[in-house]
Amino acid sequence: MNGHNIQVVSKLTGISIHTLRAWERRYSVVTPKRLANGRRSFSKAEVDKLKLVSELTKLGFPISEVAYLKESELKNKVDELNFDTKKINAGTKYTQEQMQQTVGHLILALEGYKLDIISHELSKLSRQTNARSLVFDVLIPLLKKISEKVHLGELSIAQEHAITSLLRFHLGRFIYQDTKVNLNPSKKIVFATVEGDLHEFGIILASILAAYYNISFYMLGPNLPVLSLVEATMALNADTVIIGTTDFKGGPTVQALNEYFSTLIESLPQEKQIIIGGTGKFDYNLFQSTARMSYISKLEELDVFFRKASSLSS
Ligand code: B12
Repeated sequence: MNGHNIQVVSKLTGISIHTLRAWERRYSVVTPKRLANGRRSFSKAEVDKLKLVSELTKLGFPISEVAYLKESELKNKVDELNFDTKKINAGTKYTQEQMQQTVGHLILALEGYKLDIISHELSKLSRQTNARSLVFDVLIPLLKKISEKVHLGELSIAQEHAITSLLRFHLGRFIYQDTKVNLNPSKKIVFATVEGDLHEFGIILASILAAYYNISFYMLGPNLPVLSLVEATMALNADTVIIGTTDFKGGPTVQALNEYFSTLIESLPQEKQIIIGGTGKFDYNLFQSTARMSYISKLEELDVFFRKASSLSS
């Protein structure tokens, strides 16, 4: 069969012609044949690969991370991420569109310092959406929007701190009161961020996901010295430690994180699993041979990990 030209491939995959050229040039995602007139001719296998790559980039994976994967690896990743949406959305009374609108309303309310409206809306959201939709459809987009606006100077430091406090309050209540208490005790997680890092939303959102999958957890909060983390893990008899990290100027250095994780590995018994999340920079090679330590940078990947570990996956 003849190959497809770039216009047809753009239509079939939903990827713009400009992006198709850039992906070929920079990442060799595909290397279509050239016809005598110099035009590209894409094979069916190349179109299939592009569809998978496009799907993964829409799910938040950077192109640099997926471009070099084989088609079978891409397919596995997509299959892992695309699961029963009915099950996933159960308990959510908002449509996707309504959740998007709500994020917009929350931002408008914040711009107008209408903190009581924000509080009311967050409280309603935490009752009327399931934990997973709350994380992926509301909180991540909301926090992203807030970050952008703070960066552009469209929200003040006071507004940023106000929404941070409201979110902490409502999410804390959501984690400790509203989620079911019959969590599965076969897996017990402790969440913390490393010493020196106050950015705790990553682990808060991660713990909401754990609750969604009925996994037991304890939230130890941000800025935890390593030996306190060891002590708490032992006292709570947790089997997994999940640590949030953030890369910021003046934050924990590569060396400080290396030391933190090395101490954790030395101090915790062999059977305890250690998962590091977020953007903190450390020397991953140092820990590569440590099978019980893994790096899961994104909440989407943690979601897959929890799903596999929980009863919902069966
Ligand atoms: C809220 C916030 C704060 C709050 C934190 C409140 C709290 N209780 O958490 C406060 C006001 C305390 C704060 C303080 C500071 N902050 Co601040 N903060 C932010 C802000 C606006 C949002 C961060 C956030 O919570 N995002 C929501 C989370 C869910 O998203 P995320 O961080 O992007 O994480 C994603 C992934 O990394 C991953 N992830 C994250 N954690 C985890 C954990 C696990 C287990 C997993 C699997 C995944 C995962 O999932 C997330 C979603 O995809 C960002 C802006 C930004 N652009 O990020 C700045 C930002 C991170 N802060 C910044 C700075 C500089 C600081 C301060 C140094 C400011 C200062 N001068 O005091 C201090 C440092 C304090 C400290 N020692 O930690 C900078 C860092 C820039 C840099 N690279 O140097 C940013 C980027 C703002 C900016 N553009 O300047 N901050």
